[in-house]
Amino acid sequence: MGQSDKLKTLDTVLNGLMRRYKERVPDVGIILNAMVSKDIVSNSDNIENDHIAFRTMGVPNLGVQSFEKIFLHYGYEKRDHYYFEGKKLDAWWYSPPREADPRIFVSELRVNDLSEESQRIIKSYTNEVTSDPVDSLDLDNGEEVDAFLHQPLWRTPTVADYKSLLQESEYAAWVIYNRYYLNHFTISVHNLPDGYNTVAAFNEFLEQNGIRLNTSGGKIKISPDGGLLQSATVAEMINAEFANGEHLQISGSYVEFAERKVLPHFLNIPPAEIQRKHRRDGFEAANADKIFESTYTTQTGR
Ligand code: OOG
Ligand code: NI
Repeated sequence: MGQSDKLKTLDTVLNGLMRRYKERVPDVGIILNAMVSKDIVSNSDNIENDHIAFRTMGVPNLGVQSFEKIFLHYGYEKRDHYYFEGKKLDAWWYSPPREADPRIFVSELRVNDLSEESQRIIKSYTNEVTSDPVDSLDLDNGEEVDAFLHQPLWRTPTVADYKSLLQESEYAAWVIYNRYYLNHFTISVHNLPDGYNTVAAFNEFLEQNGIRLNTSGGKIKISPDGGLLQSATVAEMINAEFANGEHLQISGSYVEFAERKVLPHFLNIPPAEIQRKHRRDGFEAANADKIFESTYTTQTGR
């Protein structure tokens, strides 16, 4: 399969992710509709998606080494690694094959760093996966990949196991239920009209529309170099069905906002000629550490 067919397949996969994500996260529709009705964008298809994010379990046959094969196949390139000691996570980001495609941020739980009991619970589910499921996918079939990203990888968890994991790792509890559901998409704000093109201004617009923001470390997370500013909503609660028909309100997905400043050595370029490559790229561990908490009960329970 040639690169142009691969990019069409990538479009199918990305569209499938966004479609289901919009259904699960009502804030997405609220924000997109408010942007259109305020004439911030003429059409919600014109919104630039800075990046999307996924969470994984670091166990054999799963984790980043499995998940990344999907997007490497479509021409994404693996970039920097980040380590989150307190949260027991590793993460990497991937740069896209086309300028308009979202970057991808994939994190992985360091399962072997958890207590014996949490490891036992997680592995009782993930041990059902006895070979790398991505290896048996036809990555050139977009519908097949889309279905894979939304299908159960292991049996439906029990409420008791979910609650036990939540005590030690909110991330673990999130993944045991939500698996590869899109964790967030990210609206790029720097190319929006004046009055909306900074995270500070956009946050005000969001709050006027009743959107609740993550306050961990402050509403605006700023990289030490000042070039990457991010904010995020608090995750929406979903009425989740667990094993034995039990139900529980748990964290689903959220929305993020990013402002990437023009790099110092490109400040002489006329604004109309600024492209993605002229702006601060990549991610920032200290920002990410706080953004993860968008799904944590410390934020959703405020
Ligand atoms: C990812 C949190 C980090 C970013 O842009 O730094 C992040 C997550 O919640 O899984 O999205
Ligand atoms: Ni993000």
